[in-house]
Amino acid sequence: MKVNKLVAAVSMALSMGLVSGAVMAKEGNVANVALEQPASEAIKKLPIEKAVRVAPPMVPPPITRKHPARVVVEMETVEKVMKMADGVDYMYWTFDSTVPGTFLRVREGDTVEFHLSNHPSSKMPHNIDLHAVTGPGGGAASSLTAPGHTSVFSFKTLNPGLYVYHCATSPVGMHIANGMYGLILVEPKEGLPKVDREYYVMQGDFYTKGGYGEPGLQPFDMKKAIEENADYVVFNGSVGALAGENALKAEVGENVRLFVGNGGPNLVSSFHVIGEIFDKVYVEGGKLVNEHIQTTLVPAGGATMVEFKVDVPGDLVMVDHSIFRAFNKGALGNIKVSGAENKEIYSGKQMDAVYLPEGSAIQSVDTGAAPTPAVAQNLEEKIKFGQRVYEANCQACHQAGGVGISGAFPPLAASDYLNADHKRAANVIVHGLSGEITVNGNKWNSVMPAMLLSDNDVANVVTYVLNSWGNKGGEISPEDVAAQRKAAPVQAVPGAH
Ligand code: HEC
Ligand SMILES: [Cu+2]
Repeated sequence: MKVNKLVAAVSMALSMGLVSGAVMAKEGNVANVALEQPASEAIKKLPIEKAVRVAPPMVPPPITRKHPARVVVEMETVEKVMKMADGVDYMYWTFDSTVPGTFLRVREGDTVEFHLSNHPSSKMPHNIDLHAVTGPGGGAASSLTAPGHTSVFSFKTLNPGLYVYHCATSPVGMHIANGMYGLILVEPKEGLPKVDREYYVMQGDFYTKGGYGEPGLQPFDMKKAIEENADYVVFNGSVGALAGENALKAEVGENVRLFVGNGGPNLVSSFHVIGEIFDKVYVEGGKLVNEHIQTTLVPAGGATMVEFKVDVPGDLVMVDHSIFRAFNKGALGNIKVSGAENKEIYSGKQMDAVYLPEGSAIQSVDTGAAPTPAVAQNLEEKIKFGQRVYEANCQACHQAGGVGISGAFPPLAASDYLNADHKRAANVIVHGLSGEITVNGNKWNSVMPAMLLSDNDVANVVTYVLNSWGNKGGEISPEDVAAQRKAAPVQAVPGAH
């Protein structure tokens, strides 16, 4: 391995300011960062190491040590507006301010001590589910973190392989759709074969109110996400993230390894590099190696490693070979190969041919009528439907049993604020709420975002909450909700409509 080349790439990334701010700001004595009381005596004996972190498409250098370590990872969830395409912005939810989140590289048998911090400016709680974890939820429950808090948990890397990590806070699909995913490589004890270049490429699908390319700050579209009707399918978070000036680079004769992940949330990737054949594919990121592969499937929530030697110069093009995604939704990236021609392997154009395209027939599809969602017929049904709405949309903040999180999310259980005015609760849900309120004698001054729910769903969830956890009972109708939707917000939410 040309290790110095990798090191040079990493230090280049450093000097370009590509390294995430979180990592830079917290540089310091590793021992100070690690928990003083780890989960066991055995872990206490391990040497402590801080995970090397660089922004995608770079990856940390291969692991050279021959013994297990306690690897301390400090990761930060940040919600921030970034570019989706020229003229199009999007409010991304991220791990370490990049999509995908920074690449984690550890060794089989290591203990990873994971510190997840949720930036104080976040509106949402977040957590992390690493597919490399053996344990409930992949760490999700242990890492649920309110804005302005840090959670710590540890896990042992029992299985080598390339794994996806992602946020698993409900609504899970929404957190993933907003960009909360990345890859963790657990190197086998003996290490991976040496190559000359390694890069990190991760596909994701995005759902926006406006269609592809419609300018402005585009909000997330839940309906399109549920229908799996993506506006954008991209590598590394945005259109062009790996194209043109941002193209990956290699020289003729080099061996290239791509760590390829798919965050989804919905679409399976038919990963292909136009102009190359994968010499090796580590099928689904595991131990099985297949050879001479043209296109490999990367499932949503899955990953693969591909290796190929670049023999001739030119532009290689990475695509999702579900090809409309490549040419019409953004799933295109380049690898620029420089070096000497080899006419024996590839001649270049030897004659001018005529290409006769097939006639393009526009198909029309009979969509039929959309089924109408079930409407609750009585109080009992309302409560039942409302519980589902609560679990999918409210529980992440207000918690199971409506107990809330001290300092972040007020309780809905036995809430005097809620019981005092049922219709105001509907107003809070449709318009959001900010500014100081008092619930059961405690003051809260935070922000609840407006929830994108139908009048029926809001009526059901308020009715469910009113009839749960020591609240005083009661019922509101979809008409009540519609009236609140037209009424002024209880308190203005900055930035809301
Ligand atoms: C992203 C986190 C979040 C989500 C999701 C959320 N809320 Fe809230 N909610 C808050 C915060 C924060 C406040 C307090 C706002 C303030 O301080 O002005 C609040 C306040 C409230 C209140 C008034 C205070 C109280 O304790 O009675 C009600 C009622 C409420 N939420 C209901 C809901 C319901 C029902 C849902 C789901 C449809 C929901 N919330 C989803 C964060 C959230
Ligand atoms: Cu999240």
